[in-house]
Order: sequence, then structure tokens, then C-alpha cells
Amino acid sequence: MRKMRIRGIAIAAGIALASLGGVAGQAASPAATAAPQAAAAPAGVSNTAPTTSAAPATAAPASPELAMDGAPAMAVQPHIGQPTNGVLGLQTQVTKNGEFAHWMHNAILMPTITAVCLLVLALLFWVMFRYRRAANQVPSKTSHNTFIEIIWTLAPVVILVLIAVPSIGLLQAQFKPAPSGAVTLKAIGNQWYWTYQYPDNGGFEVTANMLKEKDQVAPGERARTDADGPRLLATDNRIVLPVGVPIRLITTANDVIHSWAVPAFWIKLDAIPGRLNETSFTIDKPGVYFGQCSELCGARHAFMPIAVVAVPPAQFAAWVKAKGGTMPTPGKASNAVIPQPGADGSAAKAAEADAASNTTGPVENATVAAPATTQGATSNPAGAGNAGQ
Ligand SMILES: [Cu+2]
Repeated sequence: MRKMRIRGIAIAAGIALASLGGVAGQAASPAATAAPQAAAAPAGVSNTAPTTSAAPATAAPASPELAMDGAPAMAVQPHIGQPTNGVLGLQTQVTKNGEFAHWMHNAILMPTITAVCLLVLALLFWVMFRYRRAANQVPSKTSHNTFIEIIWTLAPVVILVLIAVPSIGLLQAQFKPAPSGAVTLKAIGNQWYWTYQYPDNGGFEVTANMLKEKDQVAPGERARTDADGPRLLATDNRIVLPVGVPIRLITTANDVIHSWAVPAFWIKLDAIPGRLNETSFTIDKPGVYFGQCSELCGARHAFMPIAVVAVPPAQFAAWVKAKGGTMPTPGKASNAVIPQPGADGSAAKAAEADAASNTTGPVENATVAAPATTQGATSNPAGAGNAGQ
């Protein structure tokens, strides 16, 4: 009887420890994401060709604010929108979903797993000392104990249900479609940089490349300064979004799967070639927020950061105007057609068709020949660069 009880306790302990491992792994991930970059950066950066899109020295502005042509000046705030050395936990959240998730993590998940772990640890110590051989010469022959079996079945079920209630609500909120009047941001992943379109605002495009360190750029090229943001997170062009206005985020990619992720927004959305993914969020506080590609997308996956500046709507409108864009008429749905990479009628598809029609003779596995490219630090076409943005 007693032996079986001990075995049952040990099984329960094992299950609890296994679940602890899962939660601990998740909790550690924000900190862990920074480490590989830091390790990979020096070797990776120095071995690649310099960026082809860097602005010449004369056009390179002194501050990131000036780089945005009329964009509002916005200083990076320490501990906001970026990782902080030596700090555990999630970044300060600036969206409703993020705040709820942060609360759920701190108020439900962490206390639950802490209590489970302490209980299991206490049980382990108890059986180790109370039922050690010296103190327990005649082992129990217990094979069943209905009461405790009901307890160890029901307790985990109750815990999981209590966690599931807020969890499913959060999951649902994360996929809520944007309401009318939302500002659409289309983020397109490329190896290895992001391009952005504002289809509701005249469809202008912004390309964002990571800013390299001073010793990694040619003389005269723009290098990262502390005003730009943290190393590996600062970009030459920041994305500007309005505060307090729902944002419709659409992601896609031109080559492989990327993922547009900004921790402070509680947003991580895969960017998949030939497909549009959509979510929505509303930024509550002005500030500069940094993120990264979060889907392993190739050699320079760690070097395609995201930098978002959240400003009041009036400043956003001024920025759109400075970019040559337009603000949509209030209450009027956008008729903007969002070009889809790989879709019929797109440039990529036309090129594919041309290549196929130029082929002579029977061809097996005919595909478009990959363009010869060195794919250096960025594969931005020269001219589509950032000086003009
Ligand atoms: Cu990527």
C-alpha cells in the first residue's frame, strides 16, 4: 500500500518537474534570443560584403530622427521596447493584449508553477526522509488508494482549466480582425531586411536595414550610434505608426519564411511567401520599440531587426506626407490593391512566365534560374536604398 503511494507521488513529481521544464524554457527565451546574436555578430558581420544600400557620407544624417525625412524626433528610452541586461521577464507591454499576457504570466503562470514545484519538492523530501530504509524497516504493500488517486487526477485538471480560461481568451484576442479605420502596415520579409508598405496611405515603401557598427562599415558609410538604438536592433529607417489607432499588420515574404516580431507589442506573426497573414494591435504609448525576425531564415537571420516609432496620429500624418503618401478619407474603405509576391499578375510571376517561354527543348524540373547574387550584408537593389527615405 505504502509502496504504491510512494510510486504515485514520484510519478506526480515527475510530471510536475517536466511541466516546470517547459515553463522555465519559455520564460528564459526572451533572454536567450539575444545571446546567439551577440555571439554570431562579430564573425558574421566582418565576413560579409558591405551593404549596397548605404547612403553616401554627404546624405548620411547625424541622427536617426533626421534619417526619416520629417519624421518626429524620438529618443530611445532605456528599458522600453528593448531588452535590458540582467533583467528577467517580459518587456514592458504597450498594447492591451500585451498587458493582459504580461499579467497572466506574472499573476497566473509563475505563481502556479512556483507552487507546484515547491509542493513537489516538499513531497520528494518527505518521502526521502520519512520512508528511508532506516526509518521504515517494513515497506508498505499498498497497491491502491482511491482518495489520493482522485486528488492527483483532479488537481492537475483543475489547474489546467484555470490556466485555459484566460489563455484561450488571449488567443482569441490576438486574432481579432482590425476594425474599420485601422492603419494598414504591410511588412515584407526579405533575405535579410524588411520592406514596409502603407497600402492605405498611397502605397509608399520603406526599406529597413540593420545599422552596422562603426568598425564594420566603409569610411563615410552610416554606422550605428546609441541614438539609433541597441546594437543589432537599430535600423537605418524606422517604421512610424500612430498611437491609439488600431494597426492592421499584414505580413508576407519574398523569399523564405520570416517572422515579424516586436516583443513590446506582443506581436509575432510569420511572414510567408505567397500568403498574407494578418493581425491587429493598438499601441498605447509613444516610444521607440525594437524587434527582430523570429523565424530562422538563413545566414543573416539575426541581422534583420525591426524598429518602430509610435507617435501621435497628427505626427504620423505629417510623416506620411513627408514620405509622399496620403491619408485616407475617414470612414472610406481603402481600395488599395495589395500586390502579392508570387500571385498571378505580379512582377515575380511575369518573370517566371518569361523564363519559361524562353526555354527551348524539353526541360525537366524547369524552374527559374536563380539570379547570380553575392547576397552580402543586404541584398537590397542599389537605388531602392534608403537615402531618399
Ligand atoms: Cu528573417
